Amino acid sequence: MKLTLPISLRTFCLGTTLALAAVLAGCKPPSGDAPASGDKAGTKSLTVGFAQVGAESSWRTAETKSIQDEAEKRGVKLKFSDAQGKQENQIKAVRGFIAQGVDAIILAPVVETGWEPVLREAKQAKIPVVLVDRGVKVEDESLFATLIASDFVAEGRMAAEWLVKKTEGKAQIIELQGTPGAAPANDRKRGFEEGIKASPEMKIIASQSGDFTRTGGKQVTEALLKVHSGATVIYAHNDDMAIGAIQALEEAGKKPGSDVIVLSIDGVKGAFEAMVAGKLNCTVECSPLLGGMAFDAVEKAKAGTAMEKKTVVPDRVFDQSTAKDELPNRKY
Ligand code: GYE
Repeated sequence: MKLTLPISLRTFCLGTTLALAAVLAGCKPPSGDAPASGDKAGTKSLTVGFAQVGAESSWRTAETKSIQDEAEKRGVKLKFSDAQGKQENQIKAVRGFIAQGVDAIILAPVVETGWEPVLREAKQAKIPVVLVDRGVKVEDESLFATLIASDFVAEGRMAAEWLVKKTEGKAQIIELQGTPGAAPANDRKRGFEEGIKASPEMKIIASQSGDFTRTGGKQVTEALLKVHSGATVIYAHNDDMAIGAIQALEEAGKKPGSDVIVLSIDGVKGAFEAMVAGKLNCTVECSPLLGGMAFDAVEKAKAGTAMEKKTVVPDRVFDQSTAKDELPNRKY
């Protein structure tokens, strides 16, 4: 059966087809000065490479999420690389980003030294590098656009000041260091040592790396407690190691939080829960929510807008007296 459409409907269909064709034609960029695909309103959206350390701690996964979420929010194409804690992998990732011609690179450097060659390559390729959360030691500061991080020396000092008050200047301390050579490990050690210097009866009786991980913190504590059973304090460079240490203390028949004071840095949710449970005594906050600031810096670097060489993210100290009220506010 032949289907005949009434005139009015035929006109409507034709009109719709034409309108659709017009819309589609409008979507196609005119030849000649056509902007690249994926453009928004003719502005090329940015492609950014993010060279991350790994996923060693809850802090780290919160930082990754912050950067990924922010990229999505801004319509930035993010290329993500997890270096599994190895600088050589990170260097390879940065080289890969340069070869792909990304618009900018966000780098959370695992250690402080050894970055000159690859940063020089990025500079030669005119690709700005924004450092997040950890700094680098380079002679030529023009090798990176800016650094967005906490003041780790101040964090170590704040932890020490809290401890001096809590112990009235008497303590036998086991220190759990972060990854060897990492800025937060170096600086949190230095700041803490500065903070206890004026108290002769506060002593670091053992200091070893737990690599910023929960298992590392647990294993090192287990081993050190066997030799230093008289330890009265565990100072961990991050919350994950402190949580590992808490498990080791409990397995050794000690009560973390009372028999042995435990304090750390980061301020992750797990640390607040451990404080509410009375097992962790204090944590110094260090915000991993750096996505917004990182992409603001990327945009400024691309626009050639001047910016500070370093933006310091402010931190606060929390202990068991404030943990319960603060817990519902924690975002990471
Ligand atoms: O404290 C720790 C992480 O670089 C500030 O790295 C960061 C540190 C953080 O693995 O938990």
